[in-house]
Amino acid sequence: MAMLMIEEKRDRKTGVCGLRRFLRSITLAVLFGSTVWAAQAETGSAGWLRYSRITDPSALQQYRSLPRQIVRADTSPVGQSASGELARGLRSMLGGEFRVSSALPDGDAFVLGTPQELHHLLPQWRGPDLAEEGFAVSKLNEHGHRLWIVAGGSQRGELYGVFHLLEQVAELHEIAPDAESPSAPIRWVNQWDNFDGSIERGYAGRSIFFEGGHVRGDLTRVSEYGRLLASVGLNGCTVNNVNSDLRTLQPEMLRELARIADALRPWGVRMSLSVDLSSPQAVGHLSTFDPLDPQVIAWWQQKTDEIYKLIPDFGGFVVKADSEGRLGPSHYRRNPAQAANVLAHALLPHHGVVLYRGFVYNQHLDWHDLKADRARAGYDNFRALDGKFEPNVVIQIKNGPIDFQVREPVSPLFAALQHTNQAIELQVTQEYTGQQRHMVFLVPMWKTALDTDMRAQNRSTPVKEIIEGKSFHRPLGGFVAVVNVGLDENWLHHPMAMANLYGYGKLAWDPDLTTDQIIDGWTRLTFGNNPKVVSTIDDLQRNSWHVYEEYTGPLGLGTLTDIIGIHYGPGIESAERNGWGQWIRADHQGIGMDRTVATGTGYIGQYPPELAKIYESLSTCPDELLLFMHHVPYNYVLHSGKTVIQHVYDSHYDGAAAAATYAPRWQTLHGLIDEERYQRTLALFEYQAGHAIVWRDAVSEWFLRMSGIADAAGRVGHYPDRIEAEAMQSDGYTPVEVTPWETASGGKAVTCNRATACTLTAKLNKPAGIYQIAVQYFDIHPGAAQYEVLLNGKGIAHWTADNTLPPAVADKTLDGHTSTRFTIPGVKLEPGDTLTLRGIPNRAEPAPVDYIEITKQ
Ligand code: GCV
Repeated sequence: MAMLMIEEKRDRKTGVCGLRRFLRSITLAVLFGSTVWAAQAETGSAGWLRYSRITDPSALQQYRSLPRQIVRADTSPVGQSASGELARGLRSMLGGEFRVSSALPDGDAFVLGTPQELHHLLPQWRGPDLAEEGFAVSKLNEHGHRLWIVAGGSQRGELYGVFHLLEQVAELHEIAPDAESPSAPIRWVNQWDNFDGSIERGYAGRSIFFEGGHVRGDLTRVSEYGRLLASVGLNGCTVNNVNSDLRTLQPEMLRELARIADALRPWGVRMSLSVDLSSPQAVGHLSTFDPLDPQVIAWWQQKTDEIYKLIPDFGGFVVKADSEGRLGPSHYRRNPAQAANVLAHALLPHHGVVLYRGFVYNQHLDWHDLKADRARAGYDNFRALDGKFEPNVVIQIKNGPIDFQVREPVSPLFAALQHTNQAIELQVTQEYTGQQRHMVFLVPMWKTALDTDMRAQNRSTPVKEIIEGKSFHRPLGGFVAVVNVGLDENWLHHPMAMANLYGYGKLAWDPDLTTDQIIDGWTRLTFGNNPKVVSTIDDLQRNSWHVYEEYTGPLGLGTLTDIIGIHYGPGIESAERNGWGQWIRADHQGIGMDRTVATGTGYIGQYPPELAKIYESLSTCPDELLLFMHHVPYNYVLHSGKTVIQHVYDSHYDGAAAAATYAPRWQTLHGLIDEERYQRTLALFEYQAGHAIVWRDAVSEWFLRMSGIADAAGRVGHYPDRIEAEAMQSDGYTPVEVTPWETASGGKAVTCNRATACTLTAKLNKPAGIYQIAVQYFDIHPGAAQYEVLLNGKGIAHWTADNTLPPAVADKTLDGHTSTRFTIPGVKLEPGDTLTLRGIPNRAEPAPVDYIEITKQ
């Protein structure tokens, strides 16, 4: 008999059990005598800036002697943010009052300012030389008073110094004299927000900037976002989609956009805009947008001047051109340098920059042509233009040559451009890496890219050094990340995903930080300093990229997702036989893209010779990039000693098994962190465990069919604990074919196509014992079907399929995106028990079922 009754109604937006959440907020409101407390519950909206009260007496002791007075030497908006933030953070963490004044008190104080302002207040102060955005924290004894000086090379530097100091306190470190400066001047985020309020590849709700074709009236979230960005040293935000709306540069829209810049300004974050190169024609009504046409040149100059009148600290333009249907200079047989330089000239007098994206490629490649290769495009389009760009143009290059796959080599363009500013483009929004429904901590992936030694100029040149630009005598360079926060209370939906935004900022500031330093800092700030909490969360995050790679696309195959759709669940064949060029070139004999110089596309030859040599030879090419670089038979033996095909099977089983440990490991923290984020994360980990199995089975089954080679461990294709829905006794359910076939067990599911409930029944013949029952069903977007599981006629669980999946574009299909698992643990079974699944359709959701799996616990 069943030991438990599970009742869940998952919240569409949060993934948290709605009933439990409701009860909890009532309990808190009653306990604290008002509803205010419930409103202040841990939604995650503070991100890592929680400043939670330090209660440990010994930890508090070390901060007892800190001054309670904060002197603000400057009154700029950024300076005010700095002093206000310091007071807010210290008050919250240490309790008591912290006052801000503009004059030196007769007592101990923090003093904030730029060197000039500080000298004015404290003529005897001698600070270090500071980089423009750098800071120094130092102590000074003045007439028997202790002064903590936070000096910034600019007001922005001062703000960064304050955030640094607050982070030290939140992590319980001693506040010691210190000085830091950022690695590179460009430390931006891109948001792919549309004016209608949607976000391209955004997985956390609607835009914080736009709604209904306009800038939102209430920009509170925008200024909160600016604060989060500044806290990790980020200094620029491009607020609209790189697939830019043609209205962007219209005068009325610019006036609206200026309000966003106003909201970001107090945090030292400069707003920038994505612009379409056809704007002179689309907005300016010129007959052409040829970048070399004098009228077009004049139009850009006048438009840029108009922008700076409205937004004096405007950051500049981001340009996506000649890519994925966007118009560009090729329309007039001009090249990217000619186009970028026109914009650069217009921006130069205002200190603005052009970020011209290196993501230029042809999406109509001929897949029959074995020499065609999308990965070559960046180099082929930009290499010859090296040195031809103005000094305020930066080429924004995605970390890999394709498109944010779970594993790619670094783009060869980084080494090819020797005399051109560069920024690496990373992706915080997890487009190909689980869309913030899977935990995937991306810092290790980014570090792999940044640390790759390209051996440009026959010397050590890690990517991080190339993009910083200093050793190449380039004036600009740095980092851009596509972030796509949304209106979801916690910005990125999955509480763990915020580590990626934090980690991105930290790496942009200092790419030499280790993964461990970054994750440990984030965990402490986000969940507190309890050692068990810290070590558990650090461990969970640290390996999560590798785990995701294992159960999606290992050996450099790319993510193996549905690449012509929403890029979420498995969709292996979608890579092949189309113009998008993400081919894996699989046939019955072998797999992988031959990108060698000797027999393939020649892509490997785009790397500097030392690196090219490593990739060209099968004996030195690293296993994790093997199928990106080479085509090999399935029984090719890897350096690890396994065959390719066995590695594919094993890694999928290992990865799914590792994902299954997340929820139980998380459960060991129950009671040690707030209930709200605990439950939200638990629900997501349980979901991830189920979806990792969908991935595992889809990819393994597909490879089994394609290669015809059995899994040596006998797992793939053999599921003795599974009962296919179509094999159960049905009342009302009818079988349907699922496409692609590998995303349903046996390629089939069942749906209930009547208004009332349908049932599936099976007689079980399991030896007596405790079992886990998993129901694999499809949670499609329209409707909220209900399911009930009965054992010998008695209900043991029911739930509503009101999905927590990413907001897919009307995903109504049964496939690898919607396949979902509900698990009932601890069920006591006897031989001869009867199991029934009742599905109650709702609107367009026909309560689809794939299979039931009953495993011994
Ligand atoms: C904004 C990929 C994404 C697109 C994105 C594009 C880009 O193709 O799927 O959504 O467009 O990259 O980076 O421009």
